[in-house]
Amino acid sequence: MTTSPEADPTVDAVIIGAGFAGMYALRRFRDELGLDVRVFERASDVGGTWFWNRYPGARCDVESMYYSYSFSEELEQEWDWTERYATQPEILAYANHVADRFALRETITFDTSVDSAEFDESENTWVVRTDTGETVRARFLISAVGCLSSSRVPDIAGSADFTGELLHTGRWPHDGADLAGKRVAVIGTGSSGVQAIPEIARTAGHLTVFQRTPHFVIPAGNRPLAPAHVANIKSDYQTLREECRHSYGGTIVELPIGSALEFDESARRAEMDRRWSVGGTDVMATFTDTSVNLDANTILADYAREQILAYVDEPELAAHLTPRDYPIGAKRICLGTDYYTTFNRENVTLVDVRDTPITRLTQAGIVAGEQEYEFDVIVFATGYDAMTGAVLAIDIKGVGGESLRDAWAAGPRTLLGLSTAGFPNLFFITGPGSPSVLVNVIVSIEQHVDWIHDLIAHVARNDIARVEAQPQAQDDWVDHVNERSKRSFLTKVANWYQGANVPGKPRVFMPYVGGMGPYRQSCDEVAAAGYAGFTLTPALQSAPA
Ligand code: N01
Repeated sequence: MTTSPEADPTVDAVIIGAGFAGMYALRRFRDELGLDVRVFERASDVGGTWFWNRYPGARCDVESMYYSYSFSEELEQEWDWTERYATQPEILAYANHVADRFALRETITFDTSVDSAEFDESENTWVVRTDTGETVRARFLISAVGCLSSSRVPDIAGSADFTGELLHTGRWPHDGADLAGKRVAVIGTGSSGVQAIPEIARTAGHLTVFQRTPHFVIPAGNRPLAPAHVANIKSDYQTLREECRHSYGGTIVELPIGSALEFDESARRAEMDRRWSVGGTDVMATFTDTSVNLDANTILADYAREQILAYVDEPELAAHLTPRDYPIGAKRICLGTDYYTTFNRENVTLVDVRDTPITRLTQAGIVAGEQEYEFDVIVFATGYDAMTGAVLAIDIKGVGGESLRDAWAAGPRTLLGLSTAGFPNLFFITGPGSPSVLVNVIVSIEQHVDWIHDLIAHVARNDIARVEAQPQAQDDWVDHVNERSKRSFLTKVANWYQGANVPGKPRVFMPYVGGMGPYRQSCDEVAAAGYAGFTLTPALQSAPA
């Protein structure tokens, strides 16, 4: 293995990952800043999470007209989305189109994972090593590894004993899975499970759903996009994109009618009925105070619970499917199509494992409580080691050889989610401490890449060799992130935002709840103040004696 600066090829930037973040970073850094860039991607093609998540029913729950890049007017005008919420194949086709259109693939090394990255202080470069044995030095290291890319199968005893097929929604086989007529189990009822369950029920011989916590599922209201609607948006795309950039969630939502507490029951119900029938996340935006006031929250939660009772034929089954012990929105809201009514099918069974957890897998299937259930296929829809799993899978060592795993042992600490003290010239796209998973992630990605792009341009103009977050500024940002999250219901229940789904993971609320627009303003202020909170060391000063 080579380690000397003379022997290793040196580039301006290494980007890890060729999902939507890595692709856009490549486009801006290579084509606009003229940097010499290498991109390493473990998959065999572009798309990131959309490359892997090929499970039946996979689609995005941000409206497709806004879940797309805004950086190129030509791109947004030429691409036609066909449905309100795009399917995984359509999103992947879009990613491929972007890769072709901007000739991205020629700079991406596929089927290659970054194993380690070590900061060489004497050269102010990152020494990046891959699983194919390559070593590359880079001035800047950009983590574009994604927030929901490290899929997680829970440690269940006996998993190796099962003789049938084990699948995870986030690692679905590329040539599909043959579920026709088979006895299939799905473990997990989060966003992935909610989308997969109705589709699997249509083909499986029998589907058994293992549910630990019921989620609130709002009807997606998916539909083909009317050409007139698309034309309308495209005629004013720039204004709408700008609105997204400065909004709370990075997308266009119908405005709330006001506080849930200021309307009488019939006015509230009329509005909830209307929004429920249209479907989509606008339901969550019906009132201004659903996410901050428990009484207001209960009004919407009760309404959603009533709907479940109406969808499900058997009241006892409906009771099991109904969330009762946390506020609506405290676990990520799911958008579903035919979710609850799927449980009325004769070939679908719900097993509520809240009080009788899954204890082991056997040769034949799953044991929960006293009972063994037999299957041909078990589908884990059990989620991800979110936000930190993929980046901490890489052995990253910063100043003084400190490992990122140690630095974040008590939870991730960043300045603006972009950078962490002690790891110069390393930037995270949609890192912990930024809005990331709480907003339209493409808007988040573009904002981060644009900000890093401007910083690199500034660095080049001023002959700066090293950029790093100051510990005090980082502490202040972490305090601010924590302070904001305290007020949110998202911290009141076990969820993956706090790492609660991974045994041993520190319970720290990771994303920033302050919203896309205000967050963007914070980043802009830091840049306008000459990158306040970052230490920028000129090349001469940092040169070895
Ligand atoms: O994962 P999850 P996901 N025994 O962690 C259950 C995004 N996404 O892949 O709630 C039994 O939400 C677990 O139960 P509990 C989106 O941001 C977006 O569904 O911990 N059950 C839960 O039900 C989303 O939030 C889209 O009690 C076990 C489920 O597995 C994020 O990805 C689509 C268990 C995991 O749910 C993750 O969603 C898909 C066990 N031992 C994903 N272990 C769209 O855009 C775990 N569970 C639409």
